[in-house]
Amino acid sequence: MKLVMATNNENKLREAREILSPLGIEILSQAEAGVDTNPEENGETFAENAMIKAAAVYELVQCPVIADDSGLCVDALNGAPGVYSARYAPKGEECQTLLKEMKHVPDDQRTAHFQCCIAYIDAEGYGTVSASCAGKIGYEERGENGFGYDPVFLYNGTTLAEMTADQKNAISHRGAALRLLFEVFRERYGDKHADK
Ligand code: ITT
Repeated sequence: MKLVMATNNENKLREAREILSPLGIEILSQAEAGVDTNPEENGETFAENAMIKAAAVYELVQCPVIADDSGLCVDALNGAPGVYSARYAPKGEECQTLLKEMKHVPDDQRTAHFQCCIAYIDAEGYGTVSASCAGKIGYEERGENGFGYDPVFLYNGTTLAEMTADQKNAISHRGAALRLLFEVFRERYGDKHADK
């Protein structure tokens, strides 16, 4: 089965491929599908924004489309940056901006979670799957892997940027959502999925 991922984020694409390729699902980027679109994400929820992105690409291609909307929700910041995670700070400065804003937040109040919603649309209809990953915000950036807020997000004392791709995918919000998505497609297509 082939699908297009409606995203301009190379890291999301890479993680989706790492998880779904071994399961027999080939993921094309927007560019590989000949699509160049970046719709305004003006929804109030991850699900609304994921569906906006998936619908914009589905209009232009003839195959199943998925889109991921995700973000970091920090309890001490009342859930911010949340759906605004991509716009919270200039690219590459999100971790330092967050650390600065949380400078005076004590350890027991540094809880946070990543949220991921994946919207899917195909000829049979549309829907969403969601998952989260709970952890804490550290005091410094650690690790070279991953992207975005990974260097400051602690999961059992290790940042997501210190994990290998496989370790992150096994516990991450995106990994969990993608595995739910696979179950949806397996129910829809059953054993036929491999040659669709
Ligand atoms: P597309 O909309 O093109 O898919 P985007 O990066 O703009 O790409 P979002 O609007 O969903 O995507 O914003 C998600 C932001 O949340 C992302 O840019 C990161 O800053 C952060 N984020 C999401 N998942 C993350 C992860 O696994 N690790 C670290 N940061 C993450």
